[in-house]
Amino acid sequence: MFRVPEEVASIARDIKGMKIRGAGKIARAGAEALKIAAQRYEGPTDPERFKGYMEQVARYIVSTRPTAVSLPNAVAFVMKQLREAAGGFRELVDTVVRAADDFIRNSLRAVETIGRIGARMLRSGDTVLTHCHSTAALSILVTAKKTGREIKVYTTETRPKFQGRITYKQLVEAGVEAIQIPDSAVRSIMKRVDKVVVGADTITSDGALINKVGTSQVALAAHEARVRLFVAAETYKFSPASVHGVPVLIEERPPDEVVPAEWLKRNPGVKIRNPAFDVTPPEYIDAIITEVGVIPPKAAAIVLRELFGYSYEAEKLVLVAAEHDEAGVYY
Ligand code: RUB
Repeated sequence: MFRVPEEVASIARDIKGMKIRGAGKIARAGAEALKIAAQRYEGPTDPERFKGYMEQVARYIVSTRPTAVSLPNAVAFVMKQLREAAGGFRELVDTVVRAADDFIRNSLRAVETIGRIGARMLRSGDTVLTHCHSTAALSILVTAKKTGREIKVYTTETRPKFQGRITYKQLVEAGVEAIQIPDSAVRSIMKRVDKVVVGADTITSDGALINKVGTSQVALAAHEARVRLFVAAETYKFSPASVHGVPVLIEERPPDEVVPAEWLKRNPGVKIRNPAFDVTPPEYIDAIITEVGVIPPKAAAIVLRELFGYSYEAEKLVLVAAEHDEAGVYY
């Protein structure tokens, strides 16, 4: 029977239950889980058996949340090195540990670089609007402040899980002037906004952005008001599977995130939908700020070819995630 160490199961539960959330953090946690699984492996030390076990762990980790491609990309990064590694059991374990550490280190560095690049695109006096809680978008806003740019930031609440409150808190802690607004105030506030900065869960080869539900409404309001919209996205947020026409699964989360379970009990039969993400078309995006530079959304395919060479590795894993949640909606 397939077993994972409790620490790995706990990471999987935390990703599913959104204790670990945000596409970058999910990806780093996925890499960490693979590392722990390899280090704690107690089965037969035959290299092929170990590789087979790690393939199962990889599928298990990827199945936790379906939309952010950062997770299958992180897992694919580690597994590719394991698949290609020769040598005995110990060497294989070392390969997984090294690959996972490399992914985590590079990922953190990418967030920092995006902060530096993105901060240069803001000016003192700018009013910025952000949605949800994105570590990459925050890196830009906080770096702007650190480099002497006095900005003001509107943060949406981001119903139903209120991740915008985390953004608000972290901005204030960093000394950035922040103002919390309800999601429904976005269009009226947009008149006072100079730039929008949001994060990404997935970017497809045609330059579309999949991010927290509500992002596309923010983009629509920005477009209408001629406000520029920037996406902060590490390159592991780009979907190699989308090159092959594989759709992105939009996660549907439980109804009790929208209304309290108690209320649902008192009002049986109420129908609720809770899509966690939405799709912003490339036409509404001015630039994607990555760790390899600022690109127009239509250059997504080039980034994908340079980085993944149209590999099928991550696609397989994305498909596993997609099969997992039948209730979801495909983009
Ligand atoms: C979080 C979300 C974030 C992206 C990018 O959704 O949509 O904007 O994941 O975040 P959830 P980061 O709370 O459902 O995970 O820049 O931190 O990777």
